[in-house]
Amino acid sequence: MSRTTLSRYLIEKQREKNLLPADLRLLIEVVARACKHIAVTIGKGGLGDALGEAGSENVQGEAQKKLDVISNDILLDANEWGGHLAAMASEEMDLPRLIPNRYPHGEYLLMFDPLDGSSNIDVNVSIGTIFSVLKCPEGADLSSETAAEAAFLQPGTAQVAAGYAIYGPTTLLVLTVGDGVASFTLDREIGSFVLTQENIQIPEDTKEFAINMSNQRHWEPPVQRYVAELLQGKEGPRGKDFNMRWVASMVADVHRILTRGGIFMYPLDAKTRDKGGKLRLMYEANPMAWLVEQAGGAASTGRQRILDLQPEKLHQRVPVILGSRNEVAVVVAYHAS
Ligand code: P6P
Repeated sequence: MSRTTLSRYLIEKQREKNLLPADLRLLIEVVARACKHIAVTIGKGGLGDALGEAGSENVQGEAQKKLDVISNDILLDANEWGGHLAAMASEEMDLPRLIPNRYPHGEYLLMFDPLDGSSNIDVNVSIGTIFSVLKCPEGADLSSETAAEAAFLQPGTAQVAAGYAIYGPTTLLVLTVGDGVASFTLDREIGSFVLTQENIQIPEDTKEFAINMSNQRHWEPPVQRYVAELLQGKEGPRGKDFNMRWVASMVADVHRILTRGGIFMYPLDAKTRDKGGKLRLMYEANPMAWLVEQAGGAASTGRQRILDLQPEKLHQRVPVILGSRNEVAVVVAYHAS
């Protein structure tokens, strides 16, 4: 049976549904190739010299791992010369990166978290790259990196492509261009991403929840109530027992939910309230929210649909409650009552 590579999938999407202008197809293929490069670098582990702290901090004030910086550089170097981008933005960089004048400029904006789950890098737990693509608005001011931030401040509904690579027992690329969610497995022998699942659907109900329970005393009442009911199991109001998972790599937790259902929560809490939440809107919450919705799930802050949020800052944070739609609906209802 002839296998469908990522390139063939993208070309067929273009032919059938005209969803993929040539430059967007090129962008996705370049990002996928960069993710292969990141996978190889991570796979070396202690055999390379890429583990441990970089000795620097990112814009979030978080200590950077060497692999955070290396992954960011891989994505920047791969994307700057192709002529498909107007600018890029990354969790690891305070300001957007403009395309150097020596290269042609394109109409797309690429945002990424180059290596999400950094706390897991040195302990060999699955981590990933998350990316989101927007069109650059006509007439956007790209005269400086500072001025360029405004071009990125579009709601998640404006995304034209989004996805993640997960570096685990296998390396997978999970992608949507607005026509469902497909998953590609990296064939390490020939170096191609091969289509292994398409039209991924999240079960509407679940018995599995993901949250960092150590924050329990800081949660708002609706989340306190929701989780307490899950923990009461079949003797409680939910009438069934639940299971808990928390990888502390959003990519791994979301991938599990796309694969077998579940609800992922990083809600607003007393610790993160002044920052607006823990996870970043532009390159974590928005791409994951679109993937989840494209797979029949839901993604909310608890009070509103994540994809509808009008961003005000490139690195703004947001509460995230996403996954099986019927469970997200319960949490949203508790916030409303
Ligand atoms: P905590 C990783 O640092 C991350 O941004 C997400 O990938 C993950 O879901 C979350 O933070 C883990 O946060 O507070 O449990 O370490």
